[in-house]
Amino acid sequence: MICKPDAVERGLVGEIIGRLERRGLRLVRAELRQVDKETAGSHYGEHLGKPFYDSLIAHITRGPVLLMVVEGPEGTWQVVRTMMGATNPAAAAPGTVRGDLALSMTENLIHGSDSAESARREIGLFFP
Ligand code: D4T
Repeated sequence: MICKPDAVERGLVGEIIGRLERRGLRLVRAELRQVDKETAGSHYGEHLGKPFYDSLIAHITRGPVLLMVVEGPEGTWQVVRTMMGATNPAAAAPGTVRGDLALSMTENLIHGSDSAESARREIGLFFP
């Protein structure tokens, strides 16, 4: 998981980690770090060429993010995705991080891996 720069800037990191912990998930690794453009490009490679790509990279690299490895039972990535809410916060359900705390598609506070395979790849990318 990544708490994006807007989450760090708005002081919402504690709130987001608290929700994960109260749910029963465990933080096993965390680091506050400014992501460089190259790493951001690898992370968001699937979106290269899309109209929102440049703003996505600009956002994720504009300030420190909190990179996190979250552990739980099999399928934890799915639990985290459900807790995050829809990509577009305007459509995210109340009770989700984005549905409660965000309004903008770019500034949608968090990233979560969308499969076990993505989680492995992203952990390898950010914690080589
Ligand atoms: P991330 O990857 O940030 O966890 O978001 P999601 O997994 O929920 O959504 P995504 O990969 O489809 O999109 C990645 C990222 O791009 C931004 N975005 C997306 C945007 O600014 N405009 C758009 O039209 C879309 C589809 C928001 C999240």
